[in-house]
Amino acid sequence: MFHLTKTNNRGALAEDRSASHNFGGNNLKDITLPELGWQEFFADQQPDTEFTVGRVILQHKYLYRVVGVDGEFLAEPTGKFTFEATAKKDFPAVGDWVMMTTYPHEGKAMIHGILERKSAFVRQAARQSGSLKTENQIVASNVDFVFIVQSLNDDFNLRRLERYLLLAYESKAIPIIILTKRDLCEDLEAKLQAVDLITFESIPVIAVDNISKKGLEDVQKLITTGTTVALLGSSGVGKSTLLNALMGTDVAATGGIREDDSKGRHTTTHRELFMLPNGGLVIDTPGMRELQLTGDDSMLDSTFGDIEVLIAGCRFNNCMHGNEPGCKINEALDDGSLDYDRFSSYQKLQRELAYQNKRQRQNEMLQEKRSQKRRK
Ligand SMILES: Nc1nc2c(ncn2[C@@H]2O[C@H](COP(=O)(O)OP(=O)(O)O)[C@@H](O)[C@H]2O)c(=O)[nH]1
Ligand SMILES: [Mg+2]
Ligand SMILES: [Zn+2]
Repeated sequence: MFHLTKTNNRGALAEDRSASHNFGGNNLKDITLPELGWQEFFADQQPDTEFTVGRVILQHKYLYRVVGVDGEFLAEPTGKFTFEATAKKDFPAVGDWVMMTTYPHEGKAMIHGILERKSAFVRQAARQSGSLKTENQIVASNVDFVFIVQSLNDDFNLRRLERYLLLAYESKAIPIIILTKRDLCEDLEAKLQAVDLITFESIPVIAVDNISKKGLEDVQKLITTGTTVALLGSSGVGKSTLLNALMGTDVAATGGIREDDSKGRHTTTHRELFMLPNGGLVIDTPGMRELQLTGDDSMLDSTFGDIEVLIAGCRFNNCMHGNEPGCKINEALDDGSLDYDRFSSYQKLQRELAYQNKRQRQNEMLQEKRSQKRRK
């Protein structure tokens, strides 16, 4: 049986040494697949039993840290795998379940394949010089909940929140809104109401103060054993501080520490999956600007405010922007002042929110029915 000790890590990347400690201080020998986030969705794919399955917890350029029931491995894709991969997204990403052959004595493994992803955050990678192609890359996968983190002071912005919600829906993870720095906010109630207005109250919202840890318990409750959460939000909103608070120890660099980046932005530079002391898995990510999430930059840089203004100008209150006369959306699409893709994005977000709203109502109905039965 493979035991995780310092000697096992020797020969691994030096800067990476801390990774093993970060995994919730868990004795990896006793870890189970469900604790790592294994779900029916993955079991249903019936991975070849000649392989060991494991979860990618850290990604370097070529090497990966993977944890399975036999402990932690420094893993590398096989030559065949690399040869057959045609795009960046074919390579493993943090959160992926992979099939490996393991060499327990060396703490090493070879990756043969990736199980189908349940959810994925896609980043449009920088365009290679001399190439017209931009390539999508997976930043985090198999995430159950995405915590959209926004601060209650400077960063609070409803339009930005809408764009993050869209990202969440595109990823297939379930969004939850975390508002940080409530200690620096004097109109909490008004802000909470404003958020509920744009989400139709269909998305849970938690306000926290990461410093005094007020509200942290509510966050913790959501990250049950085996649940994977990704933290998403602009730089400086307190994602890493939140992670540290949840971990009960400083695993991530925070605030003002300029790790790299010539432009002077302080960032979380790599992605890593952490296991919380009470179970539950969290992936910290760099800010959205750094990530350039989604394939469409024009959407990220603008807001939907102009679309809402146009809609308000449509002749009919219930305009569906089809063939109705006096439709400002159609006029703008026709004269090119409104980009069709952006309008599609806007519609998609509205549909998603409406769907969530309906689902929430159904849940509430169900709960009501149950409690009525109980009262009888
Ligand atoms: N007052 C206050 N400051 C916070 C809170 N959360 C984070 N900060 C500070 O905000 C700064 C940026 O936090 P950081 O976690 O690095 O943000 P990240 O870029 O989203 O990871 C740091 O100086 C933190 O101490 C909070 O709830 N209240
Ligand atoms: Mg950070
Ligand atoms: Zn219209």
